[in-house]
Amino acid sequence: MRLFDFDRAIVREPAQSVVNGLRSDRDAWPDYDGIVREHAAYVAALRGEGLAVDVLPPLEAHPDSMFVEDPALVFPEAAILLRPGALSRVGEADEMRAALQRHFQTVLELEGNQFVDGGDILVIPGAVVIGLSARTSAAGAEALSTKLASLGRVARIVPVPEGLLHLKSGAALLDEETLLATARMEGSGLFADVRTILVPEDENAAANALRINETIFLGDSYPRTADLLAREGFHVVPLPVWEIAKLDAGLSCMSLRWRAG
Ligand code: CIR
Repeated sequence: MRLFDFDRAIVREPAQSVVNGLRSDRDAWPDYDGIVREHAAYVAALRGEGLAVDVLPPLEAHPDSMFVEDPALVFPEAAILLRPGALSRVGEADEMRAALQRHFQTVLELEGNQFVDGGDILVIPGAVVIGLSARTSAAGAEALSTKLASLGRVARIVPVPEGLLHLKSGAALLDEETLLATARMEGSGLFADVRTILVPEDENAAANALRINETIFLGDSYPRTADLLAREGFHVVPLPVWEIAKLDAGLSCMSLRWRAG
């Protein structure tokens, strides 16, 4: 089974409060209807890849709760409930517990003052890379490493290059030998041992791509990256991300994905 072979996903419908979600550009006002449309296209795309998608109801009290990647980490054998590092998002973990318990026999949990956002975790062959960021603390990363070890998985803790919200804001797995990354991520040397395709400088946000089965999903605002990947032989499908990008979000953050069968 390859790391991007998936047949299940959990997503959460956007709440109306999503327009008040966290973002670095306070002047960028996302449009609720636009976000709903982008989310619907995303869910349809996952279903189109054959995934059974569990759609959780919106949570008005948590504006960023549609970004389900951050409060949990899932593998075929188990799930881990994380603790998102932004104050307004900590409560999302509690809201995710029941869904994980529905799908997984083993659900581990981070405790106390340990913070990890799922967006800071990139699973590559042989390692679970955990990025230290404004959202993921060293104590959180260490605690998560211990949980991962109990599942027989090896963690590698790295600093997230400056200017990125999450590790996966700057890198995505394209296949088991290749990453897509921003020049700054590549320049950090964090993945020096992995073949890396660079996104063009003016399309940095394209690096939050999402490989599912035979398809690379890519934001539809990044035509040069799409051409580049197509020339490399990848099957690229663009998805609309204009509104969610205003919330510093990309394609990986809207689902938890795993292979159950
Ligand atoms: C946040 O700042 O937490 C949200 N507005 C965006 C989260 C994006 N999450 C992700 O890429 N994993």
